[in-house]
Amino acid sequence: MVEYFANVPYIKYEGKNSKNDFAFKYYNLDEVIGGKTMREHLKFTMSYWHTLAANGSDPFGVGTYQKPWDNETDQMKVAKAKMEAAFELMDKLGMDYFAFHDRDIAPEGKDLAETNAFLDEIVAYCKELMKTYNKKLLWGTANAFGNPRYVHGAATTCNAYVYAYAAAQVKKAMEVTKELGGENYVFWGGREGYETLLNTDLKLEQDNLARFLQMAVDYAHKIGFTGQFLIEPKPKEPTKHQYDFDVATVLAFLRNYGLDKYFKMNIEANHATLAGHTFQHEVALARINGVLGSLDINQGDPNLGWDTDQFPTNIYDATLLMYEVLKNGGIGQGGLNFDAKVRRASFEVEDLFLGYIAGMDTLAQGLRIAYKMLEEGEFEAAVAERYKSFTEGIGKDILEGKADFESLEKYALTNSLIKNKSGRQELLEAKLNQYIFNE
Ligand code: XLS
Ligand code: CA
Ligand code: CA
Repeated sequence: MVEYFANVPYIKYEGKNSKNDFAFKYYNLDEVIGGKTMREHLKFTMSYWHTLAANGSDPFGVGTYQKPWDNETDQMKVAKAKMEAAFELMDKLGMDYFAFHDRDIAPEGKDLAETNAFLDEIVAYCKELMKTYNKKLLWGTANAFGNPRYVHGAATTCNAYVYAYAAAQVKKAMEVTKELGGENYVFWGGREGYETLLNTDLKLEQDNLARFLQMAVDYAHKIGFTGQFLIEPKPKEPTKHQYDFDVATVLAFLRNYGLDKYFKMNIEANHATLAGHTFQHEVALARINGVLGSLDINQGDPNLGWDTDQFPTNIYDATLLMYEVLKNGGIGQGGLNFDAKVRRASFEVEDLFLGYIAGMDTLAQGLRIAYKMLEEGEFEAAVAERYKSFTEGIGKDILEGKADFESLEKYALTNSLIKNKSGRQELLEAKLNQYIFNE
């Protein structure tokens, strides 16, 4: 097999004083934290689309990335070379998982039958390489947004023929995900949204999306696919109004159509910030509702209003994310997928590794800090103290369902001396800094 990253060594942990760019400073995969290794906690995943398929193009210019696996005209040869490069990269980074869209791994043919045949051939090769390298598929998904046929959407298109095509594509993507032992299947509504209500039947589109998801659930049962189904919220881009805006919107949608028992969420950092939330907010909301499924870890740029998908290097956000994950008891069947790409000007193949190392180190250190925070319990104690009034007297009655408007009025009329206490936000933020600085 060709070595695509010949200049890059196997990346090892060298500790925080290392000056070696091609070494981990914080991610020590076998280090045990709270009874689990870092490797088990973090389930790092390579995103096939950003790492192998993307080329660095933007609306103003063509691709810039060096892609030594992409120098053939035969697209199937390219697909195989790309897959070999993918496994070499995962292996050198010590990453156990990958995730893909159907069209990332195999090209489209002249019709659906040929496209499916291409996919089958590549999936067979993928299975072989998974065995050789001992790698696992975190999730599969269908790219039902890139091809011009999806210009009006896939499961929310105005065109019933396109709807049928999208169903056939998702059916096949589920089959190949099952074939490769995928632990999850993701639905990201790429073009499921709209631009103007002047041409949109909002109710029909949402009903059709629910019907589509129900058909997917039924088919999974039929073929015995036991992976977790995940919906990935995003508020905008490519459409102005994406139906799966954020965790709260998706939850309401699922409950409305009786689909909530079948789906959890795949939450992405950059999508959270585009929706005007923090990543921590979205993850916490999913956690308390029992729908935290998996994570797409990256970061946006606060000065740019679009989905920049950068490698996560912000330790503050990483710490607060891992704090939620630990409070959830881990990420379960999900994982931490780097839905991240290097900048257009970081076009050398080595940059791919440097991006992953930066992200893996940041999350690893975030995990360490968050674990310490939970172990010492200062923040949990502060929260408990803040809500103490609900542990006794009238507060306890409220929580136990023993109060009603009349009893509360009676209480308020006789206890009008209300005293509030400071929320101590600045103190808590300073304490958080202390954890970060000291680790
Ligand atoms: C795009 C999404 C996409 C999903 C998978 O913004 O992040 O990559 O994760 O379709
Ligand atoms: Ca994503
Ligand atoms: Ca994104």
